[in-house]
Amino acid sequence: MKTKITAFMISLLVISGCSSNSSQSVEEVDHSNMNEEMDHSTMNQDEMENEHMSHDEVVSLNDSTGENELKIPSVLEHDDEKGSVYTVRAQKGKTEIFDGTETVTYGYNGSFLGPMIRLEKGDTVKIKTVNELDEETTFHWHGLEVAGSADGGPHESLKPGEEKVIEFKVEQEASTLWFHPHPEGKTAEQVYNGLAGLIYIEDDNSKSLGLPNEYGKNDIPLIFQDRTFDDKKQLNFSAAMNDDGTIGDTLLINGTLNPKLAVNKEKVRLRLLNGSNARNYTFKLNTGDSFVQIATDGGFLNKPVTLKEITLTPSERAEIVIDFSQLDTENELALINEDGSILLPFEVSDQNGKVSEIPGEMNNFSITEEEKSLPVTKKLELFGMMDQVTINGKKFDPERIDFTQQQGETEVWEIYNKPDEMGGMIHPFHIHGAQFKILSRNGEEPPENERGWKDSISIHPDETVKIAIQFKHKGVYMFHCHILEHEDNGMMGQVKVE
Ligand SMILES: [Cu+2]
Repeated sequence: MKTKITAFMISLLVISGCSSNSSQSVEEVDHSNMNEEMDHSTMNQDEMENEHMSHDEVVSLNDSTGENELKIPSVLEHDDEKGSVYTVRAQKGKTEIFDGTETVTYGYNGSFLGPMIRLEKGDTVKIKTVNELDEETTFHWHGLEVAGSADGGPHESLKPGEEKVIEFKVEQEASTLWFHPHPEGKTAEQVYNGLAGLIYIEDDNSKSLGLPNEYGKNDIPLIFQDRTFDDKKQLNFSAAMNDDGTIGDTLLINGTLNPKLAVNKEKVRLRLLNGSNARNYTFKLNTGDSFVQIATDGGFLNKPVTLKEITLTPSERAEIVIDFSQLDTENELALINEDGSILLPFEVSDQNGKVSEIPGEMNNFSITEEEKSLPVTKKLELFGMMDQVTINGKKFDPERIDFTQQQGETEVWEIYNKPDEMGGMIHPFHIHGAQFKILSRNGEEPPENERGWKDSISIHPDETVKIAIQFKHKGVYMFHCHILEHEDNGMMGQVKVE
């Protein structure tokens, strides 16, 4: 690439401290065991500063050299004729990520990552999940509105050799979801080793909008994951592991090292998934040109939103469209990160592609006056760092139900990211089993490109967000920080929907 933007370092100060809580009239976890779990007064200043030392800077990603064609996940074939029964196997294998070297990896129905599962709204789907690993795992369907028993949280653990069939009806709208393991305390390592796959939901709307929809050609999934490889080119999680989120200098997109994407001269839809354990990305084009966002985590935006950059924290998705129709082979366009590192160079062919227009109206998402006027009925406070992370002063306890909510009833949750005097860090907050609406960020309307269905939301230090959430099904669902090491360290709670 000729164009190279000067890198600047992003500093992320990670801070700890103590919290105090006033009593609230809303449902809130009691803080009686806060002191034994959260009291940092025993940690002296030197210890605190030492812990911060390694987190002041986030290592930059190496530029993609563009020497490898981007891999596109295969589409999962169904087992039956009708096309609604699938099998997903968690497996261990070896993958040639680096030429001539085999890296030990995990994958679904293969050695690394997983296939894409394409579902249709209205389908009744059966998925047989099989654990072929030599450790326990679960199959969690991130963003899918299913009963708690099918959601694959830590309670649905499968031992090695065990299998489980789940059945559900797809009732939510077209969106890009994903699946990954969720075993208690082991999620970060299993995702890091390669367990992640995509789910596309299609519906009448998505098929009638005329958006680019040729999978792998002008409708491209992009799973962004940063990794650290040891000197034998292995993924050594325990060596790379960081309690505040494992970060690597090597970017893999769909498991491809140094990827490039060949495109025709046409509009191309990119389905971005931040599948990293902890890294945030701010995606831009190297030319500074704008692109268009068409979808959030859980569905289309009402109108396309023109952006020059978009930030995705772990587990967030966005669909964007880049217009290559006026470009030619001379153009050196690339997707870059905020600090200028090259994530994905594009290679524009001299072939004209499909002519497509992005419709001005794509969806009918709305927040009703009633939803805006609902009182806050659940308050959550995210706090801490490293292995001291908590929600409402507590760490995850599989035996404890933190909240209850009625099936089909909309409630407003208020979530606060409490910093201490030294700052704080972004926590990407995710709730299982539902898509929610962002009502406000610090009392203000959310930005245009967040006015759509979400299941994960970035919450900045000292920020308060309000969301309206309704669960369509019953069961016990997790809510947690999607920095996977924070989740494993107990930054997670449970809501029981009855
Ligand atoms: Cu966190």
